[in-house]
Amino acid sequence: MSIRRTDGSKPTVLPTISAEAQPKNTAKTRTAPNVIKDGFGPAAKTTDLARAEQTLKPLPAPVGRLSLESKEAQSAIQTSLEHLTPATSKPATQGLRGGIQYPAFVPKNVERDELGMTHVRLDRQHEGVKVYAEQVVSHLGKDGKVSSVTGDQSTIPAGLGTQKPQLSHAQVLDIALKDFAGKPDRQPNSERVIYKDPTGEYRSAYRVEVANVNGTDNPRRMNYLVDANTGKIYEKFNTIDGFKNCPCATHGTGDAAATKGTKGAAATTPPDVKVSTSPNAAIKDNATVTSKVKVADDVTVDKLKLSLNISHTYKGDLSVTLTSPSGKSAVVHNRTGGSTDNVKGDFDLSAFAGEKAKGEWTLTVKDNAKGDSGKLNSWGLAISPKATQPPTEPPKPPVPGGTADDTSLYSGKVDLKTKQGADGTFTLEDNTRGKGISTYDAKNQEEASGTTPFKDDNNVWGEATDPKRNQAAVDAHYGAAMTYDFLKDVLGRDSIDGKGEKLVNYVHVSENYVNAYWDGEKMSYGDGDGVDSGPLTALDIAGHEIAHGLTERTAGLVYRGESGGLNEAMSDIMGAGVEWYASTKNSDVKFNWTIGETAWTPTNGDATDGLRYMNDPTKDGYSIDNYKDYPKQTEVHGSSGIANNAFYLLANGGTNRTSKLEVKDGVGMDKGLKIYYRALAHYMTPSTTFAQARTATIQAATDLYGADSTEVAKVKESWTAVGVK
Ligand code: ASN
Ligand code: CA
Ligand code: ZN
Repeated sequence: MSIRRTDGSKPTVLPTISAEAQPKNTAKTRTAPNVIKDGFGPAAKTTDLARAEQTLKPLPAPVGRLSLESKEAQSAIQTSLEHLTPATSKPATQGLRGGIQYPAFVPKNVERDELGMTHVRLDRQHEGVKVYAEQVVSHLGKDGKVSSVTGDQSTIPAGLGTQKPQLSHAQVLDIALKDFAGKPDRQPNSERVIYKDPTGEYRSAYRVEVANVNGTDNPRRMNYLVDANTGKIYEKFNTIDGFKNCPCATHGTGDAAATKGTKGAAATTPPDVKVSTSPNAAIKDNATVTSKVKVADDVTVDKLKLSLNISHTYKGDLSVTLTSPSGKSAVVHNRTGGSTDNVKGDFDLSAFAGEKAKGEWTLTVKDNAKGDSGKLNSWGLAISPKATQPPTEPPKPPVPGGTADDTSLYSGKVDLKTKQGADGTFTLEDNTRGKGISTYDAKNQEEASGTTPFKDDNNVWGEATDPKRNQAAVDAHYGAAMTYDFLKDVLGRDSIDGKGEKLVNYVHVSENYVNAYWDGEKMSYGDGDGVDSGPLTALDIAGHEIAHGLTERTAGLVYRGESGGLNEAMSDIMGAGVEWYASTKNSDVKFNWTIGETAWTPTNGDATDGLRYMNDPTKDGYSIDNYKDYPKQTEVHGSSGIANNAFYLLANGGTNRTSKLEVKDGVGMDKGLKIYYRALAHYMTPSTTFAQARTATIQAATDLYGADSTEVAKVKESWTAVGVK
């Protein structure tokens, strides 16, 4: 069983005792049987490296993520552990298992910030078992002393870690796979955890991750929390969900009877979609029979024909209803009397024009009287789709006096960094930023893999004569470059991991796919369907997706519940930050508080509509803008409106629509972004709630601008305005 760190980094067994600790004690520490991977388990021995470094002259402390083995990191970890579990407290009893002492914390990362503070992020461990989603971050001041601690420190009942689970990894994996109902395309992994269930009780559990990601219309990275004894699934969530009003929200997995149309980027009328099924289901007296077919094609219905084949002894008895994936119903036949035996034939149903075809269609046959019987033999749909429009307008004219000579879809003229190969052609490899940025063609494949390059022979990208496929790639490459520069210039961070992590983009993922996502390693961008969206490579969408990587590498906000809403908000906030940053460099980029407006609904004549509105979240008819409505909308893209609006009020000033509370004069984008980023990187943990996000941003603003600053006051006002007290 492979155990993978949730941040995707390689498992490291870390010394939890620094060079300053007494080697005598550590040498005595017994090694546990079945050493738990992922850095969890008993205290490890001091490394030779840490000892060797002790003798080296201290260098000026670097800013950013420190190597965990470095002397600075080890010393900060040791100071933190001593603070958290002083010798007089009882970590030994909590951590003892079979005479082995298990530390209550496992160091995850150490970051030094520009104020000279050091932040040590530690995963909680209980009796040698990882505590799911619970972390503690200790904050060391310039003097090297712990100034504060944030995170989860509630008491966990003794025995939960030491009890042997009744179920094995293999057994819970089976439970998860059964629920997953599909073939994973990555090695599923599971880890033993202590888990706080939705009622607040700690349980012995497993976290199982099962994924099928690459290029499918419904990429899933499912997390399951399963009771280690009973097999009960407490919760499951997908960390790659679609955009909330994406027409592919009703994700079909395809249907054998569906005829798949050929899809292209040009303006075309896709061929008719035909699906059928032969349930041969008995229609009993006064009973209802339902039958479903799936449509895999992401098209909009123009015309729809229903073919019915029902045998029945008494026609006046039956009512027949067809229901679309979105829930729209049309009555096809309703007890029309007479005594004809059967309901056979075709019905043209205009009621479904404009409906999204994709998803599950349901036929409901209801028998309304006694004394007869029948059979739903078969039925089918023939859907003529609406014509799709080409997704984008021609490129904008060049910026006068600009040096940028590459033409993007959404950001006008840009300057791409590329690489020239041995054959003289250029590819989208940027070696000037961190460990690089690469943009590859996913070839509309199910597998976003390989390194198929986009090529250009004169290094002037996006020319009218260039391949159409290269257009969206220009935007993705530019989006990652601007996100990298934004992180560096505005937030002082070297890529998402703070160590220059390479950014990898795949463009043309799947077919007509209205989504983009971070999968834990890379970005995948769909082409859109040309109606709901063009290619999903808008600057703020690229920033949004890459920010999911930033969140995963830092706070690790779990993608469900309140932490999930915060995770989504952080992506929108950083996405807006990228758009804002780029607008200061490129006059063709217009900053606003709408997410994805350049890519969204390219043909509806409204260039201002988008996925979400940070200045007025409820405008989309889905999101909420105030915590008082949280119970009504807990889906992560909908609840993100709470923190999105708080950020807007902080940075810009304004009024929350729901509370009517006004924040006068915002602190501006630069300060707002620095505050939220600092909270994300150093003061939030995987389980952070909205109320804790308020505290985290207040703390961040206090560090940056002082406790009595206007900035701190505005942070408080803005959260109060969105109902977070
Ligand atoms: N585009 C969606 C988002 O970033 C997909 C996902 O990753 N949840 O929110
Ligand atoms: Ca060219
Ligand atoms: Zn997102």
